[in-house]
Amino acid sequence: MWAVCYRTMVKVGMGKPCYLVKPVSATRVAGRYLSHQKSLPSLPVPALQQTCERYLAALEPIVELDELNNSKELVGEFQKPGGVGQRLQRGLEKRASNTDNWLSEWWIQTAYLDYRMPVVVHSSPGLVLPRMDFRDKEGQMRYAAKLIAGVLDFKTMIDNETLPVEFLGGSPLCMNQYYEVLSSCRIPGLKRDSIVNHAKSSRPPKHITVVHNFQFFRLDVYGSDGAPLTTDQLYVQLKKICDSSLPSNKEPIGILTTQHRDVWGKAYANLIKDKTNKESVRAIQRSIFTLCLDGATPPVDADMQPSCVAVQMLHGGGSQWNSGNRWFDKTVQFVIGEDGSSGLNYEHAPAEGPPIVALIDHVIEHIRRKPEILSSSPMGTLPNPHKLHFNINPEIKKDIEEAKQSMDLLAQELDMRVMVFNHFGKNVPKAHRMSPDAFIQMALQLAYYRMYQRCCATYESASLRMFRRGRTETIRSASGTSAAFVKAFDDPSKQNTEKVSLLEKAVRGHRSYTNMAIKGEAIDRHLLGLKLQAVEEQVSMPTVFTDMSYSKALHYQLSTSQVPSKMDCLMCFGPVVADGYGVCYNPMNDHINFAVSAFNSCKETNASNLAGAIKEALLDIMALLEQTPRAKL
Ligand code: COA
Ligand code: HC5
Repeated sequence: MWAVCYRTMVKVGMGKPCYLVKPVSATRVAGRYLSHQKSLPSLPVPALQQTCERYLAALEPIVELDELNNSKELVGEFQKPGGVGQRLQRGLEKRASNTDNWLSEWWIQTAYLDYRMPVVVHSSPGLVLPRMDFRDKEGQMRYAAKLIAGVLDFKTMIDNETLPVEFLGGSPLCMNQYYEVLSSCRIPGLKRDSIVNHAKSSRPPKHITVVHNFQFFRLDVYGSDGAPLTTDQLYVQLKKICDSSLPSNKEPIGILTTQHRDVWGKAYANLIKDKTNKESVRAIQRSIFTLCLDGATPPVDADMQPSCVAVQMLHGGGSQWNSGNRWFDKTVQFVIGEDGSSGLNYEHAPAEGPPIVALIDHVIEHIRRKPEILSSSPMGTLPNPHKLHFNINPEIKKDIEEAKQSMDLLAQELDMRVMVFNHFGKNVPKAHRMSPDAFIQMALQLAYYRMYQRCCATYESASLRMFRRGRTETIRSASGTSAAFVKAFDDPSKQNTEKVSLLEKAVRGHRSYTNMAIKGEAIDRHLLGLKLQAVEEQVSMPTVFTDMSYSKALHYQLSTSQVPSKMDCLMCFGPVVADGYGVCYNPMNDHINFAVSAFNSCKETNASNLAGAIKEALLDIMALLEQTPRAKL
């Protein structure tokens, strides 16, 4: 078997981490995974002039005319021969020729590890699985055992490097992220965080962490023969854990991980001064993943039940519910309630959603494929799960109290609305020969425009995984063509045929921006690269980056992402600005799952209202298409 341990993360210079390919034994170098990785192209650096032109076009629908004119001047200065833009471009091209991916380390650092807001709501997404039919503790434990077995089955494919390579638009994708999600953890720092990945250590971990009633356990999930425990064995072990962790007035130590990162970084340094605490924390960090066996959730009306489950996956409902039943730094935490609900929360720095979703699709298939066999044969004795102890001194107690308070404020702040749009799915746009994703994005643009009578900077995630170690690029969904479409839609002076033709243009425009983004030819990561290159070269910050238009362009009042899955899952995340929305959607063939989030303290936003407006927009666009005869292509 090829070992997965193929590289080490090292820090170079002033905390600028980079991955170095470590000379390892010959058996490792020849791995099938590595040869696939090597065959992938490197992320290109787009041409400076192309990015400048596209940037100005992207500003048009979202800034005032005088701001646009000013930006045109600044951009002209920036890109002219001998201008600072050209110098930075050369620097960036040099960086690209010397690294595996000129962007990926910068991206992990700036988008995640240097970002100091709590990972909860502000960075870590949630995922909800289809509801299962168990309704009690017994069912919870049995389902948990099956879920663990399913994850271990997936892990075997990672360990053996037998994961099928994924494709997007006919191109093979980088598979690196699959090797980053298990046995890894984020570590809080005083000013910046880091990530550890124990899958690559010489003795990779064989245990998971289970948390129940705020109490943590280390559970070995491989037997002495090295084989994964069976579902029956896992169930027995989980029962031992539940029986030995009845509700108590123990401190919910996990709540510390919900804090602002600087605050948690300081508390962490203090927490691990104690040897027992350090060992317990290390066991969590080293574990393959965390399993949260949750307690009750707040009572809500039936129509809010799906939103309540999404909230459990996103933040756990607050300190009096399940927020302390987590370790939010852990890359993957599976969450199982007592009422048939389940899902996960994941720390975003090591990977994007799709590898996590592929894992979940596999787990659900595994659970469905393998009906429960309750063996009556003796199973042999297994070592007891190991309880992880924490010594709580007054200072740690104070940190926990503060974390509870800020988590509860954050829980009150989050406005989450889940909507299953069940009138149609990908089928309708496909029948109208339109890209379903572009169609949904145009409905989002229309919904927002109807609520606010203006367009806003809109982010949609595009995958850069066609390139080695690629992460994401931004699709700017608010464009000249989308603005023309939304402005015309409710205008009674416009004919339906004109509206349809504007929709078609906008959809085609969106699809072509998407193609540009996934090929590494869009503008946002390039502009970020030029900006970070200026920091690197210590040149004074070019005015294009201090310009009002640039801040407006990055103030994403709509932050959106399509995350498809084979199973009927729902994914969710928080807004990225105080007066904005997070919209995650999963288009199935005949329906679309949406999770819309906003912040309650912003009087202008309301998740239910936007969800309602999205539904109206989708229905109205479909009605328009059905009422309007279209010219044959
Ligand atoms: N007529 C008919 N069918 C069409 C069509 C048209 N004009 N255009 C597209 N389709 C079909 C496609 O062939 C595809 O078919 P499939 O369902 O059989 O696969 C389907 O419609 C979906 O295509 P489309 O809606 O255009 O979107 P996409 O699947 O290409 O996805 C992105 C677009 C941007 C979401 C994708 O490129 C991407 O980058 N995904 C990753 C996003 C990500 O990483 N998110 C998480 C970040 S953590
Ligand atoms: C389980 C689904 C997770 C989706 C998370 C996602 O889309 O994250 C985006 C990542 C990126 O780099 O585009 C960020 N976003 C949530 C702010 C859209």
